[in-house]
Amino acid sequence: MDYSFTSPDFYQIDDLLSDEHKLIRESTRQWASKSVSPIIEDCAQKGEFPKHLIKELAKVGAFGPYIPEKYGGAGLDQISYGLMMQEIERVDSGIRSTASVQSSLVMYPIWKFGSEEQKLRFLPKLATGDIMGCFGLTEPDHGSNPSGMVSNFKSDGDDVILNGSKMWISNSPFADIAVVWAKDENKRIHGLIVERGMGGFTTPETHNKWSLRASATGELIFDNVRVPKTNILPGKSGLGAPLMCLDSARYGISWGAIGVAMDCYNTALKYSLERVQFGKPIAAKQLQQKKLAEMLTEITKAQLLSWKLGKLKNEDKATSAQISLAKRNNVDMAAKIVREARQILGGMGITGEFSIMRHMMNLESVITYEGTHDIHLLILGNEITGHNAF
Ligand code: TGC
Ligand code: FAD
Repeated sequence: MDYSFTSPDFYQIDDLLSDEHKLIRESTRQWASKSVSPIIEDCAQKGEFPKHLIKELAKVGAFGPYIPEKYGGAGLDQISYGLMMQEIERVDSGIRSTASVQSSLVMYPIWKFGSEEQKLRFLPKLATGDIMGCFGLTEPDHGSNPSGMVSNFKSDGDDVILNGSKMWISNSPFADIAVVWAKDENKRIHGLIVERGMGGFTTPETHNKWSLRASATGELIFDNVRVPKTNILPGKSGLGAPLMCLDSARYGISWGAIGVAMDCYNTALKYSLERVQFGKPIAAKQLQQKKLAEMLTEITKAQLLSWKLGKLKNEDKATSAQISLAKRNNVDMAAKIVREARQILGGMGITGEFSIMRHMMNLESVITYEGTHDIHLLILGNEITGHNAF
């Protein structure tokens, strides 16, 4: 089977990519098409995360692509990371979630804020998938407003005692470690590495999701968990630390959403050319052409947006508000395209024969996690006006 890249590239955006970028995109695409596409619908229908993909994700370099090689990463640039997220999410947002949580929410904070000992202890094993991590920021009563978190720890000799809970945590049911954000006795937020097996630490799974069904989601419960002080990330405290991690993951999601949109566009275009009604392919009808033309327009705009954002990130110049704009725009763009594509396929669009309905349900999470659509609008509003409307 030929898995080569067939996506829309209406503005020759490939000219902006290096040979290395194209190679990385191609190898990720081939892997996702060969190893994920054939099984993903079944996993989603059953509500199961395909754990055997962990080692394969590591092999294609999807865990910490931009983390330095010294710590087990691939030392790639931000556009390479984005293209990988695009190609994985083209197949399923849940599998992209697994990769982006491991890279941007677990490896990134350990790399940026960890001690050298923590980096050497955890990063190489996270890169190879020998251990998996999760990221605990959201709490039952504090989602969009994480600064109100109540999870807390108190000093006790060489350890701290951690109490509280987190919910909606991707990968928590099987994670070996959790990067957890909690307040110290002075109400200052810190990141702690909590390890499976520490007494009082449990990770119950959240069942019956209609979205991201092939990704495992759960809680993190801390009941007087004794965590060594050596597991606290020393490099940065305050809400800015987890928000920096979110910036990295949100950037990756801006690319991932393009992958979903491309897959839906390709499926809808092919179907409309083959499906004959009233004696002609439906692609010959103006209303269907309008949908396809608008899809291509929006995908092209999103591609340019994420590419330029990647350039800015490579130069360490991307601002949080720029990242919010791209995450918000591209996920919304993909959500609109997926709905139009579903309509082009008529009744067939609701079946598991095609990826469209699964993508549609997945995007209901993607538009909410990593900052909701409205929160990103408020971040932009704040940037433009200087007035915080949260
Ligand atoms: P605010 O007062 O604005 O800021 C607090 C401190 O943080 C600094 N800061 C940032 N630093 C780095 N990067 C950023 N993006 C930053 N944004 C703000 C800020 O300068 C300040 O520093 P300092 O030194 O003055 O203390 O904070 P706020 O409480 O008003 O909240 C701001 C708001 C609403 C934007 C923020 O809370 C937010 O983004 N809320 C959304 C929460 C969210 O996105 N949660 C995501 C959870 S993780 C997840 O969903 C993973 S899903 C992954 C997957 O499966 O793929
Ligand atoms: P709320 O904050 O209660 O928001 C509800 C509604 O109110 C939203 O529409 C929101 O936009 C709106 N709203 C909130 N505040 C304002 C305001 N000031 N003005 C106007 N409107 C407002 N979190 C993690 O920490 N780690 C993870 O790995 C993780 N994975 C996730 C996986 C899935 C499948 C899902 C669904 C969520 C995950 N999350 C994770 C949590 C996610 O980040 C939160 O769901 C998200 O931040 C929103 O929080 P909330 O669900 O509590 O909604």
